[in-house]
Amino acid sequence: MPGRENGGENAGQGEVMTGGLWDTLWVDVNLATMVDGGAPYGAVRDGAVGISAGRLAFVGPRTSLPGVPKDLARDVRFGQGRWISPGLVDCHTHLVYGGNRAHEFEQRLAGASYEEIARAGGGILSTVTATREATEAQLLASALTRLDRILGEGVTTIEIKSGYGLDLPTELKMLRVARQLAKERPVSVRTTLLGAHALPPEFAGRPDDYIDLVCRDLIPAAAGEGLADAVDAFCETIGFTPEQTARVFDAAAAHELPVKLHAEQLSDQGGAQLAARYGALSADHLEYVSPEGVEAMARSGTVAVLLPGAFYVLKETRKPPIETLRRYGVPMAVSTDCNPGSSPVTSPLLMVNMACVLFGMTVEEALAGVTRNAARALGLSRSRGTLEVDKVADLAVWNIESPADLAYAVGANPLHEVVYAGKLESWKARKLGR
Ligand code: DI6
Ligand code: FE
Repeated sequence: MPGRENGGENAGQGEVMTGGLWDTLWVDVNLATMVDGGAPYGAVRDGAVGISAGRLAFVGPRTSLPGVPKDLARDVRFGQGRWISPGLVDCHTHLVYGGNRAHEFEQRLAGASYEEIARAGGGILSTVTATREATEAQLLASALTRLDRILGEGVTTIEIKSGYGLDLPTELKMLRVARQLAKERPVSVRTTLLGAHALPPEFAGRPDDYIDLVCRDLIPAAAGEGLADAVDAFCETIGFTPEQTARVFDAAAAHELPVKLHAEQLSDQGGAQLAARYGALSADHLEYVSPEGVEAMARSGTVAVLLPGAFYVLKETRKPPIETLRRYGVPMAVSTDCNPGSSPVTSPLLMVNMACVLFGMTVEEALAGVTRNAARALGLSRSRGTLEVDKVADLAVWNIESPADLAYAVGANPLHEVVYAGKLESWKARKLGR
């Protein structure tokens, strides 16, 4: 598949890069490398991390270092027993949008359902109106506020979807803002065109005509301008049918863009099987996925992206079938789904907690969900998601005693600092500033 990467293809640990001293060496740290198959969390106690030219040059026990620290790096940092994990990856967000839907939250508390609000013209469509009206500068400013909260919890890579424009100019505007965010902050952004998110009012009663627009105009334009790294759709009774979704996926394939899918969030549409058939990077939500859907995902290597924020906010009772996903060996990711309707969430750590408490994932699974498997859901396993030699040096440094602390303490933010592409970022200053 275009844009796909295979997981687990890295060189051995502990190699010294040629060309002299490393830029930085971290010692007096514990590592949650999140490498699969060894110790829980891929943990290395009393570890060391060497960084050279923005990449990881050494990851392993301090005792395996090929010399004394001061002879190995220009800058030696002592972590005082802190833990280092891969920078977190938030692999499913709708971060860029206009307006505010707090009133819908009140309506739902008073008994209205998400579907009822959507069918009455609220929901996604109310955000579409506000997003069409917003300038690029306004969208950027509001997205930056949310982005800073997410980055303040150790995220170094984020996926951002369009889908609140539903016309050519606004979808491209959203994607441009998403790209701009990567220039404003130390974060890697992967953009996803979600043109088939909802039916815009001007196409009421003509969903197939709108899908024509998505396939003939939106996807070619976004691909042509290099604004989209993937294509997504909402396959649902209040979204698009599997047939319409398949047309979107065909158009994506014609432009060599990998696909993802909002699948079986509110009902079983066979979306997981469809996504698998197209070799999708991920199928997301999955509360109503069938065993056949899970099996298809296992065969295609499609990641299950689980979104406990939407489950919680919509007071869903049907959980994604974690045990079945586990049994079939489907990689599970966890994400905020940050959006103004079903998941106004900017805390990936809270999602880790909820993935454990509400969905029954283990802490190790939930942390793999915001690191290794989230990177895979974005086609980035070769460069991100674990601490392994040659990967990008995106690190989160935590004030914790064990990795389980990241899931356990509700509302705490034990982030100490972040290294982005080898460079130390001062998050404390930013946290004080908000
Ligand atoms: N499912 C979701 O959870 C978001 N989009 C989707 O297809 C919600 C979008 C919204 O309510 O604004
Ligand atoms: Fe979503």
